[in-house]
Amino acid sequence: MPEPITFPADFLWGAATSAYQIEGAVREDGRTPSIWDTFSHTPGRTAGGDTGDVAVEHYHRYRDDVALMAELGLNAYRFSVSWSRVQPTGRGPAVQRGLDFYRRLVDELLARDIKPALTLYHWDLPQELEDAGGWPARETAYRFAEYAGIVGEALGDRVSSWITLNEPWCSAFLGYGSGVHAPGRTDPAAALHAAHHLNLAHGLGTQALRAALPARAQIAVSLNSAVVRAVSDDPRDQDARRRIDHLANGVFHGPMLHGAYPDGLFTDTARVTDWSCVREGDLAVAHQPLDALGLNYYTPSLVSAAPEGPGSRRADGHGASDHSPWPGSDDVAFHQTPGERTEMGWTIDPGGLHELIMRYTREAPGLPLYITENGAAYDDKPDPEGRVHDPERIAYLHKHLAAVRRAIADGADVRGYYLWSLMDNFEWSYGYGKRFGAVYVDYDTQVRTPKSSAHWYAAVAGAGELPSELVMD
Ligand code: PNW
Repeated sequence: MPEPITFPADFLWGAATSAYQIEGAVREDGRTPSIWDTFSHTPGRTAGGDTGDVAVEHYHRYRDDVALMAELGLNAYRFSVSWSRVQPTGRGPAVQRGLDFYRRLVDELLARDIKPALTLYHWDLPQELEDAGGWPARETAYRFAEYAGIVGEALGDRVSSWITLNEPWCSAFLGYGSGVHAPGRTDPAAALHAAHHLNLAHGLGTQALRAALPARAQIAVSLNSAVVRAVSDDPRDQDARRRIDHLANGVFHGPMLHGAYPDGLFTDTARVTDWSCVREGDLAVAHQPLDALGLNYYTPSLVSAAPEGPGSRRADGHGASDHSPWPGSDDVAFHQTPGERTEMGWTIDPGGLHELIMRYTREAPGLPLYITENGAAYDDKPDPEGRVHDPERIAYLHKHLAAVRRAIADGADVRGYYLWSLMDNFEWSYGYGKRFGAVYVDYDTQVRTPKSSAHWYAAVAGAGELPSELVMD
């Protein structure tokens, strides 16, 4: 039987970005440093010492960037707000100029019929809040709720899709566990406490948004819900799988979707923390009714029990660090999944996306799903005529969109897809070396050139269906 290729008529065809990765203008209009400014300016933290100081100057080029989105036929755009542009100290009254930027951006999008999806927190905690303890400190969750209310009040009249947190797993475990992300701490207990306070922040932030937003607004969270597989059916490998699944998925989905941490998580991590950070009532707060769930997907993980002991977990694809982002899991080994890989070294596995969508269709019945990130990094270069051919990215997008379409045919309620990323940008600790964009950016001139994948995606979005043959370039 041929695969279904036509998407629902109201499907959202979007692209995603985040504030620190694209805006630049880090010292303008009252913005203060976030943990990513501090981290990227610390020698040795990012490839080549790259920082987001200039990034792709989106703060000044947003009008042209929105025009480009319209040219590419996108009907949705996911972006994030820089907390320290809005609340420079992470607390207290808002800076109007900071909010005005996002109001102008949103108005530009609406004028072109592009639906804005606003992420409140994509990893750029105001440095002052990190100095006061950061996510391992409970107070940060209350500060997030205040910030959510401020942005909700300011933009609730024109933004209807809201996302509280982007990939809290990265904030907690790469930020405070392995230290490859800001603030670069390597304390497994702090990482677990950060995870709990991110759950609390999501709940308190959702309550603050509900109070500030009109009833029609949709509130969601974007999780990098991992697909975790075991190398064998051996009970020890299966146990490794279960434990990593809890640390990757259940630690957030449990509280947010079901109001409870997964069974076994506290015992599995008992040597790391006694979880006394969890206070009575916290889980009820984290468990807020949501209107949608955002899934970010790039590649699956493959694990086994580690007979050779600690040290064999290097192949987990989460960056180079002597510290694990998996608290209490030194006896788990990560393996490279077989198959072709992208420039990040991440294996291309569209079946994993189908699996993930079906899992959350079962775990969160009735909750509409959005793929809030999916994409690939390649070593793109303009040809002598200045064109950028990226047939690998077209193939990646085609296969993953086909997986989404298959999941819809299997009963999943997927309402939209945001490709990561609209344009090349600051890829965190990898700096500007890894290009995820559908649009190429020349970092010397800031000139934007749609790659062939951007033209391909525009045609798919325009037709609302995938070409039946994989036509590339
Ligand atoms: C996501 N990992 O990051 C982010 O949401 C984006 O900002 C980022 O640019 C994109 O994916 C590509 O990396 C991730 O180690 C970073 O598992 C690291 C991991 C996952 C996602």
